[in-house]
Amino acid sequence: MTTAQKSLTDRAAWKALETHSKAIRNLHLRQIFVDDPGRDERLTAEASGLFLDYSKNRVTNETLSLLLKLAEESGLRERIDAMFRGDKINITENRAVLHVALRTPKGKSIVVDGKDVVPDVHEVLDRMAEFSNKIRSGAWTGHTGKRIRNIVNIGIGGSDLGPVMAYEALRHYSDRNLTFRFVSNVDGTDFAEATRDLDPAETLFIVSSKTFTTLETMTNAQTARAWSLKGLGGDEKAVARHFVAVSTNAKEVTKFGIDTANMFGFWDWVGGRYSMDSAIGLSTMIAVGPEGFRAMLDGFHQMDEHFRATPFERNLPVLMALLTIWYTDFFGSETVAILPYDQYLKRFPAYLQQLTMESNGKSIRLDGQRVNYDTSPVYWGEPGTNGQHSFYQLIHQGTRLIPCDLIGFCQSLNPLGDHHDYLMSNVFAQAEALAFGKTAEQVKAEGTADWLVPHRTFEGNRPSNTILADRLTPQVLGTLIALYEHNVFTQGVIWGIDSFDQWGVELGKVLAQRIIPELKASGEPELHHDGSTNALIRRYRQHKAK
Ligand code: G6Q
Repeated sequence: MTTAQKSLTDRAAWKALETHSKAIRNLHLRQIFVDDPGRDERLTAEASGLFLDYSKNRVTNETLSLLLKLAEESGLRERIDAMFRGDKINITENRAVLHVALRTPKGKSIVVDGKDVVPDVHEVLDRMAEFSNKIRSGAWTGHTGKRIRNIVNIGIGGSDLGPVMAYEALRHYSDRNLTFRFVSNVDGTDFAEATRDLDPAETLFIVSSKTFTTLETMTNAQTARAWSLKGLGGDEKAVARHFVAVSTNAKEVTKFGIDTANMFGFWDWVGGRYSMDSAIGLSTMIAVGPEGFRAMLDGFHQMDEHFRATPFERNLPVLMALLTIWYTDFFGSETVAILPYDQYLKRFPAYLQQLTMESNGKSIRLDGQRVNYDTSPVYWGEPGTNGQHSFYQLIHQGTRLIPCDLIGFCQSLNPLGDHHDYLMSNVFAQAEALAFGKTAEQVKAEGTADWLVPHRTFEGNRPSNTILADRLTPQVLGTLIALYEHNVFTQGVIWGIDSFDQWGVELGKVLAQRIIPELKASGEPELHHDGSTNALIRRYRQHKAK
């Protein structure tokens, strides 16, 4: 048995980390900084415009070298190569995992099942660019000859969160003559509110669904079709001018009535939550233009290359993943807070929730055995400074250890007065307060009454990463997303799980399909669920008609 095949908790580095974690559990960051004055410079790393300061983590040189050893013993190098090579590393679905191919430049090659996929990627990108330019220039008109002014993306999960996040993140670069809306929830309110002020003659729907069978998306797409036709006089031909599809399923797209000439494809080796840089990003490309989209792809690619080729001790995604494993598995930490200090990144934490938790929210290893360690923490967050006036209290003085990623930019895209200095002062102040706190002696020295001292004391020793970039550009956004994609990949490799399936979402879907006819039945249906579910269904049926 090679070390890579050894169960995680049996690896030498894991055992050493267990012993070491006991020794440094009570070591305070104040002391760590005193003992290691050079760490502020040493524990930093830089890649394609992103600067990571990870010095405010509860790690010493020994911790880092053991964590790096754990990465080696877990076979990370081989797994990275296997992913980039197009091996079918998503074993439960027997699929390659090749989102990196989506941003591979023309001329390079990645072969899957004997076929180079890079030319296909660029063929779709070129078609997307042509279509985006037509919408942006007004050359593509609606059924009545009016110019398209509203783009509504219909999709859910991986076919929604990326497009929404990217649109918000890159709004500064977007064509302000166009309105973008995103409909995901099967709750009719989502569609109704997204379209209530739109003119069907000026509205284009992008139906984004890898499978083109997802209940939520298909329901919203049918509603959109009816809304469009009603507003356009009922002529079925209108569909061709107001609907395009992004999918891997040409048959279902045709069945829906969308001409496959207006379909933008992708492939089964692109996972939903890794698809925002595929044709699923069509709304993003229409918003920022093909050049902006290509700049974003370039940012992704730069981080891919950094991840693939940089030694682990300077590799940003690897370092961040190892730190998450350190806190999750050796400190019992249960969450990671994502705190972007940029209003444009307001949907970034929501996007990362899917990327991280759908990928690594697993308890079965690749070999079918249950894990005997914790896997993905809960990722959550809000943009700073808003979070500071709500939940930061718990991070500073609560009983839980919550590692934080603070993300900031040196230049504002909207430089108004002193706003940006005020914003960034908070990034630095929060990381400082979290790490070093305020001792009882310091509080006392300020003349605080004795009884109040414990309440006003900050323990500190709360770890954080600070990620800085010069400016939020399409390229930097791509780099930032790829940073977290590869961070998640590294975590998954070490935990020995399949980060690319999502069987956990299936059961609820199947049960909902069973319940739908029970809710719709005109006569009283026979119910065979548990007592609670039966009673809830009956209550809903009694009250729904009121
Ligand atoms: C992501 C998941 C999931 C998926 C949605 C939408 O990795 O697979 O969130 O993206 O269920 O699926 P469709 O694109 O097939 O509609």
